[in-house]
Amino acid sequence: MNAKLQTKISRRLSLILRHKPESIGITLNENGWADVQGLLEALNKNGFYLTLNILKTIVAENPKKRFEFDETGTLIRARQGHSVEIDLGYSATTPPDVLYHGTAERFLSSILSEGLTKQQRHHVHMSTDIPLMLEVARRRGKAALIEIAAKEMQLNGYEFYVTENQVWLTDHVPARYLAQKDS
Ligand code: HQG
Repeated sequence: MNAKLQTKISRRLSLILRHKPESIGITLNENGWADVQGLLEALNKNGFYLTLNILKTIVAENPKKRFEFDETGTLIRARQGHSVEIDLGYSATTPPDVLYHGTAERFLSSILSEGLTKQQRHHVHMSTDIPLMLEVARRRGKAALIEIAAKEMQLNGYEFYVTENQVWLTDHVPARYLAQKDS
């Protein structure tokens, strides 16, 4: 499948599985799972033709591994990034010493004074992958890179979660744990 089409489908799936399941008349359960058959039927009804095989390809080949099937293959969900109220069921885990967050330069003064806040999503997103964080940052303008003293935060009682695709999540990073890093 060509990359452009994959991106288009992935965008639509992200919108539905993270933010607006009601836009095609489906619901997510309390852990964010949608019924695969129901999703395909609803997409088709809404003029977005997708087969199970195409869906499987998208899940397997998505560059950021954004989606996952449950072990029975009958349910699908986004691994992170939701704005709808669901519980992903991740358990708190020990982060590496430092994590990184990519942002736009124009947000820096606000971030360095009030810390990293989750905005519309459930969590602040971080990673050990600096190039990836710079790519995320560039979506919003001139890139800036922030280093987070994750282990120190955890020792002070803050909880961290990690998704299957290695995105680190936390509720809020207070400014004292942040430092701007040369990008
Ligand atoms: C910024 C993509 C001002 C924050 C990526 C970010 C990521 C503040 C924006 C995932 C702030 C929120 C998430 C503060 C945070 N003042 N601005 N105090 N605190 N911000 O999209 O991390 O492609 O909700 O820096 O890969 O950019 O969708 O978060 O710029 O992992 O799969 O507020 O989205 O994944 O933006 O991106 P977002 P994000 P997908």
